[in-house]
Amino acid sequence: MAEIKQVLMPDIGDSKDVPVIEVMVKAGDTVKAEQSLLTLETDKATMDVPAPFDGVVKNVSVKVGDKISEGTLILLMETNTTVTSAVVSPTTPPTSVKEAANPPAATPVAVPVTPTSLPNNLTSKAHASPSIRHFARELGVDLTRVKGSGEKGRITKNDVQSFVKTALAQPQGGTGGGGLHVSAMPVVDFSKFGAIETKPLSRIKKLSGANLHRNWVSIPHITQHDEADITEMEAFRKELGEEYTKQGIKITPLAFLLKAVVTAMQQYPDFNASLDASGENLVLKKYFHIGVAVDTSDGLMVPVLRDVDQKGIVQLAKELGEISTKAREKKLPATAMQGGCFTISSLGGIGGTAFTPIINAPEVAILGVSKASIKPVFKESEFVPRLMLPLSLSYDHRVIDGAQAVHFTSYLGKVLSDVRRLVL
Ligand code: CAO
Repeated sequence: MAEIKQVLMPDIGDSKDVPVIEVMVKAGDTVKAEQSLLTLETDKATMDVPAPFDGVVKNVSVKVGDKISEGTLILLMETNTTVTSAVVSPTTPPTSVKEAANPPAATPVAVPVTPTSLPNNLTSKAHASPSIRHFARELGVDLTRVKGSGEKGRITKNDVQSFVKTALAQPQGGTGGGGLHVSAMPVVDFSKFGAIETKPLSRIKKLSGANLHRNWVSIPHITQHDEADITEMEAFRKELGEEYTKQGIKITPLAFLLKAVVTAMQQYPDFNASLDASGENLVLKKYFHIGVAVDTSDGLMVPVLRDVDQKGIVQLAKELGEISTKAREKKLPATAMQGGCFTISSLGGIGGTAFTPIINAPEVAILGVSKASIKPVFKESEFVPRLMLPLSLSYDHRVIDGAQAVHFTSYLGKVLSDVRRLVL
């Protein structure tokens, strides 16, 4: 026969007015004996209050934030007397936190609580109640990797569920970045050390930041550094400059680099490729669209110049001027940043001697260019001053070997040092 029973707060030692920090059940829930009903938190421990028997919750009398003591009515449960008689131990009548919904025939029942220690420093084990630990164990979640959103950083059921959802949403498979186990970044209150100001990241930085992070952690990068002798190229560029400045076209070293990179990609086609979704095949492209990193006030954008193989230096310089202006004026459509095969990131107009650019996936390589400078180069038994251009080629080591990378930069150097080769 069904009977309504009261579930009361049992004796928890000296503790009185213990805050409820989580309520795991609601009216209508079917619960099993030992299933956690509430979590409480004293100064020393968090503890779960388990159900004393199987039944259906009729009414929950406590809520998060309530302070309860021994004898407080927790909830009413409808139970089958034949099942519960063995586990029920009646105690004193309830002292309800909030007036319970009329329980005339209810039999009071006190339940044992299961405590767990609170962490006493930041590095100790995760701060979670036994039921949450049990829940996490069932899902195979390592609680030390879950950030608690509850009071004092306590981990809630929601936190565990969100953690699992995020983990499942990570891309899997050959080109994905799933399965990385890294510890969380420390959360630091910088204001403890001095004055601070918080500035939100721009939309572009947020978007590109997520992609950069994924590419950085999921692609095995190597960066090959090299130098190209551009002494003659610069002399030629300056000659052209005098002619074309009148037409409003600025010819920078980048126009030559675009053309030279394409020549090297034609020589070494693996640089014009992407891994397919399985990670087992290389998709070789027969077109040559090159992305150029443009520094804008809102962050980095990478517009793509199409069919670079079919265009001359002057045309490329003109298009470069147009796309970088449009990028800085935020007038580029999303399509202008799609379809790239390879990226050039030039910091040469600013400075530096070398850097390690991050590959713009699904491309497999990116060329970083730093500032050219005059260096003494030993030629035909004497040192001669030559204009040397630093090159930094980052490549995906799953696709490109080190030797191939050096062949690529050497070839690039050869073409840049004698730009007549660009027309071969
Ligand atoms: N060595 C020496 N001088 C160089 C050079 C190099 N490698 N590259 C360019 N220069 C010179 C140019 O000739 C030009 O000189 P003058 O004004 O005397 O003619 C000057 O530097 C400025 O060039 P520029 O930057 O206007 O033009 P660009 O074609 O070299 O570059 C663009 C265009 C859009 C790529 C560039 O403006 C830019 O945004 N670069 C930053 C890219 C970036 O942030 N990459 C980092 C990605 S990782 O965070």
